[in-house]
Amino acid sequence: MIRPLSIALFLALFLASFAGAASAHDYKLGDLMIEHPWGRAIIASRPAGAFLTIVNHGAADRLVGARSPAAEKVEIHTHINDNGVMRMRRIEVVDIDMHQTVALQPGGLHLMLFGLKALPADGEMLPVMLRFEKAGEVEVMVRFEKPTTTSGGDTGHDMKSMKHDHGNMKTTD
Ligand SMILES: [Cu+2]
Repeated sequence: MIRPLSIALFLALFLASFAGAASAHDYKLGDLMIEHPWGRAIIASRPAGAFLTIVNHGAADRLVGARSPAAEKVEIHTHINDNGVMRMRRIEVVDIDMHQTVALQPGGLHLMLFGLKALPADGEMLPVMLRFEKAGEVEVMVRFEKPTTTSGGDTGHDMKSMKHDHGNMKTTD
C-alpha cells in the first residue's frame, strides 16, 4: 500500500538529490541563493568581469556592494545601449525584488574586479564578498575561466557581439 505521504516524501528526496547535484557551486544567504559565480580575466592589467545569478526566495533586497581581497576594488556594472554601442556603466545598487531571479552575465549586469594581484589561472577560484542591504554579506568563490581566444584582447567567447573595452570605459556616474 502506497500512501500519498510516502510519494510526497520520495519526490522531495528525489528533487533534493537532483538540486544538490546541480548546486555544487552555490551559496545561500538567508532567502538568497547565489548560483555559479564565475569570472573572466583576459589581461592582468585589465579589469576582470565576474558573473553569477541571484535567486531570491524571500522579500525584496538589494545588492549594495562587493569587495575582494584579491582585487583593489570591485564595482557593480551594467551595460547601456549608447546609439547601438554597448557601453559599461557603474551602478551603486542592484534591486532584487521579492521572489525574483537576477542574472549577472556577459553583456548585462556584472561585477568588475579592478587591480587583480595576478591573472587567475584557468579554474582558479578567487573570493568575492557580496553585500546585501538586508541579508548582509556573503563570501562566494568566483571560478575563473580562460577565454577561448589565443590572441588576447576583448574578443573572448560570447563577447564578440559587443564593445566591452574596459580601457576606454566611460564613467557616467
Ligand atoms: Cu564592466
